[in-house]
Amino acid sequence: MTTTLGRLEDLPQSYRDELSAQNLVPLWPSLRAVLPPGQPRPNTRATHWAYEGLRPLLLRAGELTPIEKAERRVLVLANPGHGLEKMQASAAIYLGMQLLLPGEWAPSHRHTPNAVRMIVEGEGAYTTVDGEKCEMQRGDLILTPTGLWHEHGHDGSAPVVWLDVLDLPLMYYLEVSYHVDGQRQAVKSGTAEQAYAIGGVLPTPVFERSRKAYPMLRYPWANVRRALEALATSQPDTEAVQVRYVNPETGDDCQNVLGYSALMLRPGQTLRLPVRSPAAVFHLIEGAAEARIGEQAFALAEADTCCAPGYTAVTLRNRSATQPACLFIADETPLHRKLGVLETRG
Ligand code: GTQ
Repeated sequence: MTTTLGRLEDLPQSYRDELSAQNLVPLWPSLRAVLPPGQPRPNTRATHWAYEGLRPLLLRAGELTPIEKAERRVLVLANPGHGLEKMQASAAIYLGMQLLLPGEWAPSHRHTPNAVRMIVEGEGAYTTVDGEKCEMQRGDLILTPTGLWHEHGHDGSAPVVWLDVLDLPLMYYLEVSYHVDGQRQAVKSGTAEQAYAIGGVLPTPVFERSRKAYPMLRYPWANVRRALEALATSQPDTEAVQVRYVNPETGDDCQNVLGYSALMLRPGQTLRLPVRSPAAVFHLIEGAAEARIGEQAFALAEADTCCAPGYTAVTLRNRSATQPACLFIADETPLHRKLGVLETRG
């Protein structure tokens, strides 16, 4: 039953002052705000960041601020619904576009928030994570899980740009966010992505070593795109050509808080996504698409990014009748599942 509850103004000022003096607050004037009827009222707004507009400002940051003065040269994709200064895309998701120029080095550190990078543009950069040197090529996904040392370098000749996705807003809210500076890492030989490149079989050492929590750190786009193509060709009836980035040893989500997937829209395809509780981010790796989020529609060009609040209808459409469109999706599903609040509403 939704009755009209008493307001703060209905209480005598002297009584309100006495409450404040003892750090007390009446619940009923705020009860509907913290527990709205039927469904949440997200602060997260459907927001679109066009790469065409962002790119020149990021390159200008390269002229204005040397890497030594930035440590990480990033423009944050901030959601106005949360207030730009909060640097949030959604309740749990932070997005940043990072620029590294030829010869630059972003020094080693580790932090509690989990991060991933989706490479947007440029050749010759790498990130070393936990001693593993991960090459950065367009469309690659590279994990920087909580607590692992990471640093970025660039041996190429043109600017490199990538999209950072972190669970920083959640970690900050939980008051567990901090970083530690480190030394340049020694690089180990071999990369896990080669060891896990073929699906259906796993490396099996005779002498079982303790399993790493994050066995694979780089998911090359060439492999992921091949998986999407194979799915599209071999499963012509599937409504969604989508693959999830997982821990290859367990099949679980590759990180604890945010979930990552790649989705291919067939030429001309329109895909209505189920209405779900987690907020989501859509980043166009290739092609031309439209994202309809609630009442708003955004035309996505390559390297554009948009976000959708939870509990909102999202429809994705390929704007090309001849070419596929490929999207990278980040969402809060693992977090909602662990919290027991994951919901689908048809
Ligand atoms: O590259 O380590 O966008 O520490 C924000 C914080 C990137 C990074 C961000 C970071 C990094």
